[in-house]
Amino acid sequence: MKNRIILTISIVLFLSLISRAQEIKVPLRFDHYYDYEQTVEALKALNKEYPSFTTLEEVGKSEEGRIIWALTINNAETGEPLEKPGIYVDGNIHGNEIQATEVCLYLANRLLTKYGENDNITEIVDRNAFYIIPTVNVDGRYHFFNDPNTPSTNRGLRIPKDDDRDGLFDEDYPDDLNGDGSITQMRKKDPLGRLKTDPEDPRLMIPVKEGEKGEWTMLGTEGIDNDDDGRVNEDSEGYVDGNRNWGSNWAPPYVQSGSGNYPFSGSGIKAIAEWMIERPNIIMVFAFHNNGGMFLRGPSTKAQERFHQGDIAVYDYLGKNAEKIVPGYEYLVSWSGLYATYGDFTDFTDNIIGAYSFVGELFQVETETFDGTLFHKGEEQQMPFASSNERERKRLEYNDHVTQGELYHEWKPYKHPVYGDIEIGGWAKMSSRLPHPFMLQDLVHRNASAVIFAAEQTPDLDLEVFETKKIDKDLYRIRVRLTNHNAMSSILYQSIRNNLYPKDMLSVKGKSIQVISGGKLNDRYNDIVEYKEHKPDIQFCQVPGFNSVEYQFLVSGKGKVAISYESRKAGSISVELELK
Ligand SMILES: [Ca+2]
Ligand SMILES: [Ca+2]
Ligand SMILES: [Ca+2]
Ligand SMILES: [Ca+2]
Ligand SMILES: [Zn+2]
Repeated sequence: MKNRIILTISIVLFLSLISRAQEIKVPLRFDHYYDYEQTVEALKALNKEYPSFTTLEEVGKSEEGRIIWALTINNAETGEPLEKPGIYVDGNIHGNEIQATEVCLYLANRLLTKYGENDNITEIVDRNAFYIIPTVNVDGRYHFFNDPNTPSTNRGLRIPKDDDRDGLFDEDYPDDLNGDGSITQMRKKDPLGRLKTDPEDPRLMIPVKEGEKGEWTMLGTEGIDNDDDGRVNEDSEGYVDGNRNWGSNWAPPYVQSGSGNYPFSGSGIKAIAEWMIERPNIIMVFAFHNNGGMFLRGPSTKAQERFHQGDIAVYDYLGKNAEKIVPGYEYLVSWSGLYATYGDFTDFTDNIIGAYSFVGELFQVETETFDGTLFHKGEEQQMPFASSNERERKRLEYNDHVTQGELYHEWKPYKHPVYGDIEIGGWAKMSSRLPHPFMLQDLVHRNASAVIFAAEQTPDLDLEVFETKKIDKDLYRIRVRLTNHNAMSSILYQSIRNNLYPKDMLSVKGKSIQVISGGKLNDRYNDIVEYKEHKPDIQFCQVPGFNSVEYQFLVSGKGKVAISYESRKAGSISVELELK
């Protein structure tokens, strides 16, 4: 009997050890959120399961020394990453916008687990390199999970700042006075207050009419005066906003709040910039955030030069499809559809990396209203962050009847050192901008599908010699066609305009030949060629999406000729022919 008990105990211990070790398994699960440590574990699990397809590397460290990880997905059998179009996907640059990390993890998990089983996914994994940084603001993610928060705190980088200029840095955060893990609101019974109880839901308040007796005063965010300066919650973390700190169209804090003392002052921001610059093949960027249900393209300010129609056509193609993949989301231009910002990540990737760039604003609160009627955006919801009591009531009913009260902390009495008898209550940390875990799977799948759709549209080129004509003794006319089967251009018009790097190169070479003339063939029937005067053996070109370009060369000599095309974004191709 005793032996049996010992055996049972050891089995239980053994099983609990196993279950701890196996907590995060591939395929990853998306019925919960991964905290910072679990995110790292999940990446390691994917890397361990698919060692030949993945590289997991440290991009850099945050202000608090946490590692920012990047997972590269590439099939080495089809080429090195730099030889393929690069798709860069990141999330959670704002520390509270946590489901952005889950979209990245889901994408990685989907690509790896469906490779070889699903033809579409096999094709895009073979043809592209994927660069995935699930969490940019690693400190923000850590503190969002581990500290009490509102749904919108812990956004910034952990660069201390003295917000109230009292000589102390970050000395007065909000406080979780009632210990429920969330930072909510404080209200006090007050006959002189300007609010009264909403008759339709006593958790809400409405303004009193003129002459009417008041009932409540709102006292702001849950907290006390931690440094006895007479102000409550006046100096919490940061505030440098990681998404205003990039060195393209950056503006100082008096123009753009949160931009930091200088561009790239965030250590992780700088590290990611350098990491991306080492990967000039990146042609598509998705940066995931969490509010409003939008796919935003640049530019971020009106003053910036307008995008070229050729690039806009690609954005429209991807953006309008993304709208259909994620119902309710809108494809918009950043500055006009939302608001103008300086020093944005996607300004950097538009202008310095030369990539089509989308911000994906995951989640719209309308999908979590009780009867769904507010899901259809009416006039009052033109402002994405607008709030109304009607919507709040629907959200509360959703909280009550769909999540059994998990999203909202009911008002409860509390004795405050300064305000006396008050009540504390409101939306929980894991509400408002985050889908309840039961809806997470749908959100991550649809948004990862928008990335997958874009990955299907990276430039895919053919090089074909469609004519070799002997026109004299040892003189040949060679005509070459470059065809792009997909929507994205081989180099963005914006990159050409910014003179970011040389255009793609088409070259004709051979030991015993000489290229006499060469140029772009604008009309093959009438023989209209834009000749390039110097070095005709190298042509600079661009192959727009769903399009082809033709070149013509006059070559003297005999023997082998190598015609090759090299592109930073679209890989390289070469063909050989023999002149005889
Ligand atoms: Ca201070
Ligand atoms: Ca609390
Ligand atoms: Ca204070
Ligand atoms: Ca202070
Ligand atoms: Zn954001």
